[in-house]
Amino acid sequence: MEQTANHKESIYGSRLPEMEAVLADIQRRIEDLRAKMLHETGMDPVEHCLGRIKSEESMREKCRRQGLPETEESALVTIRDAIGFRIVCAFLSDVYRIRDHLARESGLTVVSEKDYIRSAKPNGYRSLHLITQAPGGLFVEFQLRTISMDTWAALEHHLKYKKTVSGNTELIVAELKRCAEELASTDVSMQTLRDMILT
Ligand code: 0O2
Repeated sequence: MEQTANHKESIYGSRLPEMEAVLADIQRRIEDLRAKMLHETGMDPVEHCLGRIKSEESMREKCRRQGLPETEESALVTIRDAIGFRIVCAFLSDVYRIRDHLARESGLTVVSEKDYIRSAKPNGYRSLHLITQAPGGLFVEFQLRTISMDTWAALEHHLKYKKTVSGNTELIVAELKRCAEELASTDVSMQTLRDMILT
């Protein structure tokens, strides 16, 4: 008989309430940070922010994809994005300002950082990834990006799950990369405009 996911069988074991508390705590800290920055500069640096606990099915699928056993250890220690935030900013400089604030947050320790903005992935993906550890040991991933980067990632994600029947894979891959580069160049232009307006 097919098993249905229930609380007892969760890949997160008994740690789901603790994960929810960490998610809510960080959500609050991000809201406080936005309010503080808005007060100081007159501008909210965050366009939107999404926090989530990776669903049971997505986490099990990620374990399988990475050849890991579907265990609590894999989900919470080996894979470190069970708790994740995507913070989307208008401007490039805001991405790094938010990054610096997060790194200074008491209790959050940055354990790894991957800057796919300065060094984009070969397919054109851009984002700043921070893995942090919260008190209690749970890992929390932050993906920081601009609106343009977010648009590209959303469209690329969408296309990835569409079957290619046209045989144009190479062209599609090259076009996606070209679009990513055009958007990255727009981000730099928008940042320059903003700097000109603000000085
Ligand atoms: P989901 O469903 O979006 O959560 P690692 O390779 O693990 O050492 P990295 O590169 O930070 O370090 O991790 P990974 O697992 O490659 O990517 C982490 C997340 O970044 C992914 O989570 C995606 O959300 C996003 N991401 C990474 N690469 C791409 C990409 O090429 N396109 C898009 N659209 N998103 C990407 P999940 O769990 O794969 O997916």
